[in-house]
Amino acid sequence: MLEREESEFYDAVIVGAGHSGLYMLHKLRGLGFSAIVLEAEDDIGGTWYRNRYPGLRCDVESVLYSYSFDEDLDQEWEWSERFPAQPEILDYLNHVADRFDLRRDIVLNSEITGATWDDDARAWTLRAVNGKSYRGRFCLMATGILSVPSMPSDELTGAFEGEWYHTANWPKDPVDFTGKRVGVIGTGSSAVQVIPRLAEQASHLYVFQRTPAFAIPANNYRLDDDYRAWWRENFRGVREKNRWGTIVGFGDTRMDDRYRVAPVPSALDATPEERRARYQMFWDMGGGQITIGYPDLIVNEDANRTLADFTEQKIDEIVSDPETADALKPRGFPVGTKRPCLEIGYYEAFNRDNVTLVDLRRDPLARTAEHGIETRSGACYALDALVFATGYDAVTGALVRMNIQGRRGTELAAKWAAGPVAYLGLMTADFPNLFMLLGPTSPSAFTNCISSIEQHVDWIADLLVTMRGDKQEVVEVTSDAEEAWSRHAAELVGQTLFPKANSWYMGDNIPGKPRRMLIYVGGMASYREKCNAVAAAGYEGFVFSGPTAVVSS
Ligand code: NA7
Repeated sequence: MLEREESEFYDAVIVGAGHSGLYMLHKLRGLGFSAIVLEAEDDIGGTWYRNRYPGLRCDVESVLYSYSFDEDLDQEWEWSERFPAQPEILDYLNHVADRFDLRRDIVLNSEITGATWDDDARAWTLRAVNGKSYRGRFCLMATGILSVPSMPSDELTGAFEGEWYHTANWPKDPVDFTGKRVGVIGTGSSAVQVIPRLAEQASHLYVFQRTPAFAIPANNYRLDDDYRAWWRENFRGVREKNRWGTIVGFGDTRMDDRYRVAPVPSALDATPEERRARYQMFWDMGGGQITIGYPDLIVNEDANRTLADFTEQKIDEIVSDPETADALKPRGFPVGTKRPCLEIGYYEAFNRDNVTLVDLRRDPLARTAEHGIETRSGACYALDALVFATGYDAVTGALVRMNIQGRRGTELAAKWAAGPVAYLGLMTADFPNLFMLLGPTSPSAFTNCISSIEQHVDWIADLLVTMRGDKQEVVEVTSDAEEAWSRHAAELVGQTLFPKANSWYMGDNIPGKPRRMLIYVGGMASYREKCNAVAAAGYEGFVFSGPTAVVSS
């Protein structure tokens, strides 16, 4: 493990050695900046190291869920499946770390417990859990949007005498559930992935569902030589199109515009037959694209209903027991306003004799007892093991827990008590020289995160190079700029159906978390253009100062 002198001063201190932190380090190094990465875990990989539950895979296609900054890397790494499983993503990240010799500047086992800005020194000091501290001119938070699990309350675990796990905090050694009675709490993406795998092992699996998922077949497949040859020929164009020509920065890579672009602006303009054919095309293709199959699905409730109807029919076709099928139908929120889940054998799992769906909407959870779960009706489900697939404190979770203090001791957690504000999702006022990769109100989870990470890293790096050229040492954003950005982001959200669902996108899943859309809904291409326009206008909304500038209080 890397040991560093605490007296060393870096141009940049980066927190997190996942996709964001690794590329940030590589980029800054290449530009001649000194940088160090501090990582809480005992290895690199970030979210893809920490998360390792059975069945875990990414819902973005592997060839796109990978860096594009180096064409040789793009060409030499061969993905084995359309949607990459967690071990392969982690292998890829380790390959990247080795290939670019990144490990020599990564300090592991260094969870950050505090970060403080010093106006006089124009520097950040970061304190790690092991008592060490690190200083640098810039602080780059590469802490991930899904890195802090939403752990169950003591009420849910306290009395239980069996083993229990959280999907986002899975043991390193595989867990064997063979012959055990297992309960899964939650039916979001993690649950949808883990349930079919647990069903294969458990003697009986009880799925405790509060809100049914909207799950679409992944249609995962192995990538063969033909596919790879196609990728080698087309990767530049595909990547460019995904950067600039799509809302989300991903899609079926081989889908051409005849299918990608909706034939009519509204689902309601299509005949029922046309709609069904289009939904069926996306359903067969697999992947989350179905939710943008017509441009108005996410803004018009009637249009959205047509997709919900299609999904309900599909569930009826797959799930044999009508009562179970009915309970599994997503209701109470427009489809796509909670993250659509990609499934492999999810609905089929409920046709197994050893799987029971417990509908908590009809019979809410009462308590976890010593040997299982009791519902309000008095039903008792005896369990040997419990799996909580209860999600994350997303986007802001890691940032507000880190005790970050900006100018005049301003605490980030206090500043964001009513919800996060951040100009372009990159910086927040009173926190000079602190950048957030995939920060709140940037497109993050509504895009292919790797494309968004590259865009953030490249944009920030350009800014730092400009500052170096201009001999400026401090950059910060104005309150006016961040408020205007927040207003703009909120206005866009107001035009959508997202506020109609209780979701982690809106912060609803964490008790006490303010309700605010955490992600920019304006789309990847438009966000890119806005960031570039800001830079072209001399970094409008940002204020710079040099070594001798006096900062007003
Ligand atoms: P999610 O999508 O936040 O799902 C969490 C699930 O856990 C969801 O079904 C919740 O139901 C359920 N939940 C949470 N707390 C409880 C309690 N106390 N009782 C019953 N059910 C509960 O997290 P995931 O990990 O599945 O996915 C997160 C993202 O990771 C995903 O969107 C992808 O981007 C990758 P609720 O909906 O709140 O009623």
